[in-house]
Amino acid sequence: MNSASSNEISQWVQEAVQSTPVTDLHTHLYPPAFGGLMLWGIDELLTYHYLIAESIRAARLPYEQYWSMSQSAQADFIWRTLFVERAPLSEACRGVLTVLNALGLDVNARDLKGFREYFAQQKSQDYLDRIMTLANVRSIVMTNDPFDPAERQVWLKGVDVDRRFRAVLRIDPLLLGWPNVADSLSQMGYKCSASLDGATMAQVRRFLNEWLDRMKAIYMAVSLTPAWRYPDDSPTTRVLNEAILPIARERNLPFAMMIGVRRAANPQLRMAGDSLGHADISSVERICAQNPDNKFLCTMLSRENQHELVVAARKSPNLMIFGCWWFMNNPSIIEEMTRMRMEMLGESFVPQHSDARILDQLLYKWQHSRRIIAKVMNDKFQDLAAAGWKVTREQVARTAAAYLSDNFERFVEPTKR
Ligand code: HDL
Ligand code: ZN
Repeated sequence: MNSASSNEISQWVQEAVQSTPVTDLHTHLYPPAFGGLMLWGIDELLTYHYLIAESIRAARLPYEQYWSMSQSAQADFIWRTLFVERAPLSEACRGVLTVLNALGLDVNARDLKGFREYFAQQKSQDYLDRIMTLANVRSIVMTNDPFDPAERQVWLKGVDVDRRFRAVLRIDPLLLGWPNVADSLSQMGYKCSASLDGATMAQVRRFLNEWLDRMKAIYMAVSLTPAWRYPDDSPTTRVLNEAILPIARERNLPFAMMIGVRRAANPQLRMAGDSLGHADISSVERICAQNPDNKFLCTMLSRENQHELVVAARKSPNLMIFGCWWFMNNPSIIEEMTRMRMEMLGESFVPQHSDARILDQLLYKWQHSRRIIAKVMNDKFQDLAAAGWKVTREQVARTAAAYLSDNFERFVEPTKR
């Protein structure tokens, strides 16, 4: 069998990465059955919290002046500030253009009114089908928060979830919110006291089991601050050790840790006001080592944590690292992270998730990332060929499928004991 030429390899990689359907393992998306929780269209795209921060900064607009505007006026302000008065060079701005372009709209028309007319003609269900097809996303994993009254109401009423969407039980308040979360739990019917005594911990376990069942959740998730340490004598460690990790083991569900966010660093920016910090990688290693029968997903928010996290994954077979999260989701950093991960983990990681909040964002987040994943994969397969290893089209396709869906799907399916 002749060895493939460099061009052939490059073609196989491009073809495989572009044609492989994605399982998007962390998003904030919802199907139409969730009503107003499903966000899509140009005004949502423009008022994405990344662009709120960028436009208020560029225009030095007083916060209250922004927040007092209607969403349509906010979108007009953001469009004018970032796309008309300035070159839309940032990744979040580029993303809006990629979406409009992929939908066949003329971005050079600079015609916000025309864009709005286009989106006004779309029907949510058909539009969802179209976006998932165009983005080649086969499965969307949600972030589902029972502490959010609007979302809790949808679940309690009963909702028929589109089978392409799967739920995740997101439990930040349960880990970070003691003692105040005791009141929220009690109001939901789980009688809890601030003391986290035995009776309370039993109610916490009942809450987890009932919501995991109601949502048919495929993993549990939390975002943790840079200050998170494991183990320590905080309520966080107690809830982890006495409720979350035992239930995750019993159900064979992964526990996802998204580490490094500092919430409300600038509260006047509201959802756009979160920042980041360098977190403690030894806590990640310890929680994986001390709970060998648990499966952990992990992504970190600080660039300085990325190399450490790859090494931690080499030490912890029960740790699957994933994605280029939030402030990491920029081409320069995605490439750096993907290279170090491939060089130290081979195939055993999940390069990307979209974190999309607005449905249309799937188009840009995956188009931009596929391009980078393909670039790095091609370099690595060219290196293999240079070492005399015969690269085949089937192997390239298998590797692309591992990165874009299979690694995650295999990690969440019940491990054969
Ligand atoms: O906590 C999270 O899941 C983060 O992704 C936040 O939702 C953040 O606001 C975000 O949207 N990042 O992309
Ligand atoms: Zn998120």
